[in-house]
Amino acid sequence: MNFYKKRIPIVVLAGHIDHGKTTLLNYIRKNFSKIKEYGGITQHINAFNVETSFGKITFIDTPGHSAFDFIRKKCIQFTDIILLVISLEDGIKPQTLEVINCAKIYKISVIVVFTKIDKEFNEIKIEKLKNDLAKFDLISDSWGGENLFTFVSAKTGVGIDDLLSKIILQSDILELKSDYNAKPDGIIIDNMINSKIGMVTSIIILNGILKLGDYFFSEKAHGKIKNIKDFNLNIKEAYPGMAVNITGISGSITIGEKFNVIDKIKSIEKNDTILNKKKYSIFDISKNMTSKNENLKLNLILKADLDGSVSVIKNIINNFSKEKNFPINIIKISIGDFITSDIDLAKITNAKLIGFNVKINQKIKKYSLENKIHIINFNIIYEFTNFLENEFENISLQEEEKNILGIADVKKVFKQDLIKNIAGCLITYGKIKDNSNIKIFRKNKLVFNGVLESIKVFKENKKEVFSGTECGISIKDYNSIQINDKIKAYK
Ligand SMILES: Nc1nc2c(ncn2[C@@H]2O[C@H](COP(=O)(O)OP(=O)(O)OP(=O)(O)O)[C@@H](O)[C@H]2O)c(=O)[nH]1
Ligand SMILES: [Mg+2]
Repeated sequence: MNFYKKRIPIVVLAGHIDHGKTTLLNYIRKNFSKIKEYGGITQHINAFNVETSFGKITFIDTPGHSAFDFIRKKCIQFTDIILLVISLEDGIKPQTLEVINCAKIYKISVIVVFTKIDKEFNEIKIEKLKNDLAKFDLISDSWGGENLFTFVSAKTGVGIDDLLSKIILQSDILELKSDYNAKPDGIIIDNMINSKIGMVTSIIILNGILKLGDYFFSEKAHGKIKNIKDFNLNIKEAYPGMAVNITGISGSITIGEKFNVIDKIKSIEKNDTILNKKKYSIFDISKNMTSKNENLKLNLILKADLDGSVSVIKNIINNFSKEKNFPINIIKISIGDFITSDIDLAKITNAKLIGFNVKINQKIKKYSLENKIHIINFNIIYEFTNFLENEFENISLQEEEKNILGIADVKKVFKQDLIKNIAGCLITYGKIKDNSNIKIFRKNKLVFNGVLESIKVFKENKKEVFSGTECGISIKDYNSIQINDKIKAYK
């Protein structure tokens, strides 16, 4: 028999980077330890049950960095209320707009939260912001609209009680109800591997009461629930709307994936073959991307702290690879710390080993040194993006060097006429041909990419000039050549 009853609201904090989402949540959770973050930026989804003086609320903190748009969108979809956090200092920014857009697509109600009011409180600016938000159909209730607007400071606490009461008011309006008698179901938020207790899965319950020993089942993960934790506290049951961490599950997940509690372990076993096949599958994002040169590609083996990080990293690699037409092969990507077989695999496949927020123990350090495999470990997502940029640049440069026909060092600069400059050069490597594609480097930095116009030896035009010869070079559409520049000509 169905038994529908009011449930705890699921509220997501979303908005542009650094607008104050985590600080606000830390203030609301003031009795708990603060959320620790590398580089002061949020890099995964965090969910907390909070007992406020107005009632229970489940809060989800999301990253504001643009690299996390994929998981932000997945996360917003299953929430009841979005707290659109906008810093009064900065106003509306790209990720603010992204969240507004997301709210519209998934029809989620929005409470606008202006933060950092201790720093700046300017009535004219606020009126302008309200006007701008109205253009996106976010209209303050004080203007007769449907959206609640609040003003808070996470430093002084001003406005936070008002915000909490408005969340409860909004959830009453939404009449949030769940079936408490149903077989539990809900949403998976993330997975991490704890070296002592195995996989820890964060979930939010939507229906039913989740109990120890329940059989958990999702598309790629399953198991019997061994442990339920509300933050650090062991509990035996979890209710609709609550965010909890469970253990006993194995497999991998995607953020926002649904789970169900099922009757018997038998039905899990039936699906076991499918589950096992999906685990650790080797895939290749750039399968369809043909590289003329086999060397112009990057092989990677990646380990990350969370399944959420895995999807963000895959997304970054996919976009980077497409944008630069640069094939990147993901030999393996999974959560957890490095194991010796990762190093063996790197050796066989000539791959780079990349860790994101994982630990590298002494045994692995030693084994990687013995095998001359360097492990690169990142804590902040933009360090990984920089790594890809650098790899791309290095590999492209190496490729380019192979195609060099000749190099000329600029020794003097002459005036051919009133306008055109001629570079008096010595060919130091190979040969340089008339009409060659050239690049000009100044202190190893590329300053011009173009075509050689003419090459002369003693005022006589030449088709090609060889190493050891002095010559005069003029470059098409370039007149800023300087002494000590290097002109590289390509095949
Ligand atoms: N003065 C003042 N500073 C604030 C307030 N809220 C946040 N800050 C500061 O703003 C900076 C960013 O705050 P976070 O809470 O990390 O911002 P965030 O939105 O969680 O950032 P991401 O998760 O990386 O998107 C920190 O230096 C905070 O101390 C506030 O109400 N007043
Ligand atoms: Mg944050």
